[in-house]
Amino acid sequence: MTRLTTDDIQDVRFELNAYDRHLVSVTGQSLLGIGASAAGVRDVGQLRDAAPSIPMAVVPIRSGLGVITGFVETVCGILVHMGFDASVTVNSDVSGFAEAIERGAQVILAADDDRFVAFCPRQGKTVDNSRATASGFVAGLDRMAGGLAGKDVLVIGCGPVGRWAVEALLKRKARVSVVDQVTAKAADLARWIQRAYHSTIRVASDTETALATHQLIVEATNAADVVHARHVTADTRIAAPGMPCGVTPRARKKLAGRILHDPLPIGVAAMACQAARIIAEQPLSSNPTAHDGESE
Ligand code: 2YC
Repeated sequence: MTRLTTDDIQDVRFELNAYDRHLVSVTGQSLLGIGASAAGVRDVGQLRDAAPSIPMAVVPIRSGLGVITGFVETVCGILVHMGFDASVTVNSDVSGFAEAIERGAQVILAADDDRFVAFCPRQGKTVDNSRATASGFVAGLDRMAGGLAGKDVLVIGCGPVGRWAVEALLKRKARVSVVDQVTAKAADLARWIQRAYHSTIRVASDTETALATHQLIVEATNAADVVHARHVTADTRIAAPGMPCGVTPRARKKLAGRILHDPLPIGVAAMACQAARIIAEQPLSSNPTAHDGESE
């Protein structure tokens, strides 16, 4: 998993209105719409109406390599942009989680060096960023392609996001091929998919051949120069969750808007919509105001 840098995210929260307009021009949907589609929420209007009454907290985590300047503020900015009642806790780590619960947060988002997770404490559920990011970018590709059912889609990169992208694509009835610079990883994924979903996906022999025969692509590697201008045709559409972007600047110019890429927004939007769905579908715990061991 690639660790974001402050440079990757420093402008994101200030440019969300422009990014929303870009998403509408590329997919016909805003960040909320893509997040809702990723989470299987059909009524976006109902989600928009419910968002202001869903308190969310983003907790800084100092473990391991420590905080990334701007990370929790950017996550919070995306949630507020979508209409959720979100804020960053004053405290970090355990104190931050306690503060979030005591302030009544129904969703708590936090990331250490290994995982970025949204917690729904009252429902006892979690939403993982890798899976949400994959479903968000596949939802966007679906809109760019005018539907994925029966269409050939290539997933480049068999890490966490690539693996979950295969699941999201199979749910949308796409015909999936996977390729990884480590062929064994692609073969392992194909075996896992066969066992877990009784579905068959194809393992491409190498990226160059695979790119020559696919127009719908999910680029989920942590490399920079995977898709080049020579691979881009008028029918090419790319969802590129990988960080750094695996599509070269010349390829992105040639795609002229038929590409989705960002360091956080689509993944956070999908996490928030999935969490909102969990809350809507599972009633609150029996006594949500109870504070066990609270000092009298
Ligand atoms: O600021 C903080 O609270 C840090 N503990 C956040 C560390 C995030 C590390 N993970 C990443 O940079 C990204 C995730 C956003 C998704 C994959 N890698």
